[in-house]
Amino acid sequence: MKTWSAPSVPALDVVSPPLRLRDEHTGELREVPTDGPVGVYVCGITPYDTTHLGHAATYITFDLAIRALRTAGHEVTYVQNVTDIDDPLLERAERDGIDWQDLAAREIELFHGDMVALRNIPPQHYVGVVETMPRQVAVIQQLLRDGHAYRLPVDDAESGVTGANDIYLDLSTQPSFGSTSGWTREQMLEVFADRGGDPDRPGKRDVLDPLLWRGQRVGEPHWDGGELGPGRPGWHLECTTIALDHLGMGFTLQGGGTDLIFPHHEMSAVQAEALTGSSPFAHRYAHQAMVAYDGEKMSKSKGNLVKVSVLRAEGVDPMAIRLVLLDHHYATDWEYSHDQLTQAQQRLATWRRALSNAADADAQEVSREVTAALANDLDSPSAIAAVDAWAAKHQDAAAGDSPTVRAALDAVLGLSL
Ligand code: 5CA
Ligand code: ZN
Repeated sequence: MKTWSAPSVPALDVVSPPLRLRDEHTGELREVPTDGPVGVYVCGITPYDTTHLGHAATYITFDLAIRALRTAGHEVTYVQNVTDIDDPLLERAERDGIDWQDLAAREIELFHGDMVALRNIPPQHYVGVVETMPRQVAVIQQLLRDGHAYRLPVDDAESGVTGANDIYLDLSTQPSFGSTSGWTREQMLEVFADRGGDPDRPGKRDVLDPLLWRGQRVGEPHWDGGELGPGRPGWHLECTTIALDHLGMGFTLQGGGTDLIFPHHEMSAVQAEALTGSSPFAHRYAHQAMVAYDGEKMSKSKGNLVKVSVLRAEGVDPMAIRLVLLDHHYATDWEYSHDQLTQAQQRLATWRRALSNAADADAQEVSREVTAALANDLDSPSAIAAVDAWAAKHQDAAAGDSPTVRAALDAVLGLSL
């Protein structure tokens, strides 16, 4: 699928220290492994109700990680999917009386416009699930052949078609299940149904077994599954297949929001392990904490959304939106309020004054501070504090422009001022 256009990223004199991220199990800061090829997979949007500030926070966080890895001298292969077929997308299309493909196309377009405005670096491989159907089918066939999956025929009367099967991964063949999230079975059962799981499907060997293939139901889009029967893939498998096809087993970093820790990232990993007989799927995981609004997680299902495109249409500077998001560390939940945008606009005005007046005074120091903050668990709030201190010192200098500081803010923080 066509990706969005890339922002220019200035070259820097400063080399970043190695990127360290907190280990989600121990809290300890650990270097991201960069001895082999560096591959990053970030879970992309389900294209409806995009891009709200929660989505934007997630994609900016991984944009910072990619910039930090590049500034440390690494080439990064960045992969992002689009979940362009899924139950909630179909439900929204039905509700709004619009074709699901038109809805997806419209929202993907909107998302691209927002990513360009926010200056996020595009992935090299931007992959829609719909364009990968033969690969999804082949992967499920292999899991069945290897005895890791089982079929549950769908009742013809219920589905309205003949020969449809739901297919599940048999978790009992995967002793590593649970190790990616570190969650207990009790924690898993608590959220599974709310996060797209189907614990009540009769016939499942384990209520948590993830759906690999949903047999066709009448009126639903479906693809030829060969010996699987007609249907479409399960959500977790889609990301397993796309990540393996473009990065292979043992890639560097898997990203998304904390709402994906379980089941999505746990199941994606365990499926890959079943398929390849090796581990790990990803060496490291990082998750963007949840952005709230009106007292609750910002989410499409609740409708408490602040959309980037709406703010842009109101004339808000996209760099102010980016600065609001950068002012919160990725691992801390936070709630958006409009005064944060006002504050970011004031901050940008101060920074712009200093950039025009400081004539690059202390440029190396501030560039190094910003770069070091980002290498330290993507600590963007500390980077902002360093720029604040620099700007306070130099805004009244009247000595001319500061191209070196401008370049550092652009390359490391994605802020073109
Ligand atoms: N298509 C799947 C991933 S394969 C999906 O979760 N799509 S999404 O459109 O619902 O979310 C896109 C990304 O934004 C995901 O990484 C999700 O974890 C993240 N996200 C969703 N809501 C929030 C929020 N309120 N705060 C922070 N991140 C969020
Ligand atoms: Zn995903």
